[in-house]
Amino acid sequence: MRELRDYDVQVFIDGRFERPEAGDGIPVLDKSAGVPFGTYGNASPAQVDRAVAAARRAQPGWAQVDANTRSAIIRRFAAELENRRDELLTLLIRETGGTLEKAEEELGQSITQLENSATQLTENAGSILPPYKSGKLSLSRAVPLGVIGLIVPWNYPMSLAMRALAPGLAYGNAVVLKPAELTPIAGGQILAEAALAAGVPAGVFAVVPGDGPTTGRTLSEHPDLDLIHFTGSFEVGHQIANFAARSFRPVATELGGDNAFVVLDDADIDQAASCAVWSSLWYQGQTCITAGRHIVHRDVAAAFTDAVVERVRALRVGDPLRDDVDLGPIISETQLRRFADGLVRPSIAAGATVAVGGDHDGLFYQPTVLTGVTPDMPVFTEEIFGPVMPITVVDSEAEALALVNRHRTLMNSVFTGDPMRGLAFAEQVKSNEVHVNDGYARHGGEGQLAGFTHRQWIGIQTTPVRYPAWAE
Ligand code: TXE
Repeated sequence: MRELRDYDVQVFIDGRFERPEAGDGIPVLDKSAGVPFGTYGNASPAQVDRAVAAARRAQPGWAQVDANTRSAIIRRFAAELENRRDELLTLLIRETGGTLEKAEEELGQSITQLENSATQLTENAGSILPPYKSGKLSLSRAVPLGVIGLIVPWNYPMSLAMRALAPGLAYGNAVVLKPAELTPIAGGQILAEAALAAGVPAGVFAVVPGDGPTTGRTLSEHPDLDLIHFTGSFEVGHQIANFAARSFRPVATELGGDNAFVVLDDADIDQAASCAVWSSLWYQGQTCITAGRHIVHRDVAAAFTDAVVERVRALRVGDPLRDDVDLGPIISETQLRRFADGLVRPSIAAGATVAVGGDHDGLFYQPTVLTGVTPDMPVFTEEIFGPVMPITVVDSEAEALALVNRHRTLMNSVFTGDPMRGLAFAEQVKSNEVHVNDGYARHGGEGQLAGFTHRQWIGIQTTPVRYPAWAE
């Protein structure tokens, strides 16, 4: 991998880079070394406004570009990222504190999302509807929404942006992106550079780096957006959804979840323990689908805990640019304090026991297993977003299910020796995603059409109609 250059994150509006107007020169830290390797600034409200105005002007022309040309531009966008692979992997490791494996996953997903979207946009984007009326041809077609505001967090800065950016652009929308303050290089500057080099027309894509309360809020409340797409905390998502509801604007939010990992009394304990460690500690537990609450049947609780502790004890924490490291640093002091002081410490005070871990050296937090966790403790009631595995013992499957459903979850696991039992359990979990004998799922780049277009019904009367006499 290459040595990293210093990056200068700028505001990207109407196809040109410009200086941020609301404060510049804010350091972007290498999360392991704690030293700056770039700077960014805050786009001012006036710059956000100009970015949206330029997007509004450019969008109709972009939507008119023929499908093959648009597809070729999106493919070149992917190639621009691919051409910078070595540099971008180092950048992702430095900027997010994830391992090489995590950086490869993120870059790979970003490229795949672009390629899939480039393919899908040349495929059928409509359908013929049933003949609702004789002599009339009815069809539906996908129409771009218009201008999309996109606000992204720091954990997967590039691929979470791409999840909306790739299909959004592919289907003829314009996108104004605000990356997270902690990751404005991979999540903003690089994407602007790649889009420009790929030939995305001026105005169709803008990047407005900056903080949440000013730049983010200005974008999310901008009156001229057709959709606001947000991934991040529940609190901010709630504010954005509230504002969108008051102004009748469509909103797409992906927030956190207090996910559950259930081990029933007939589970294969080795499998369950390996999966639990992976699902809980991948990227230091900082993903929205990380396994949080481990709900384990009493008959297997000791064996499961021993198997997990043994695995966790062997993990190596350090700078992920080194080969002998499994877990990198926590993204920031604020995040570390939030779970270490706000959730772990009060849970220990309330009676939880540290089976392994619990210490940290700067941002390097030792992966931690807590036992004796009861459902009223903060590590159970809140999303942890850190490398902590709380274990709660239950006496029955029904008790496990009730505890799973007590919280809002995004992704859950259930381990059992009987897949049909797992299926029956999964069917009763109130969540979009449940895995039987598997965990943390890596989604490929799907680049969905849904969400970035709306369906338009067109009816073509093919035979003359007799209207009521009073109308003729
Ligand atoms: O998120 P924020 P944070 C969860 C996780 C984590 C917590 C806090 O629980 O511990 O959120 O993380 C922008 N108007 N997730 O503080 O603040 C902000 O600049 C408009 C889950 O980093 O929500 C950034 O670009 N925008 C999540 C983005 O919102 C605002 C991944 C997310 O920041 C804003 C990350 C405002 N008022 C955290 N305030 C997941 N689902 O993967 C902030 N922002």
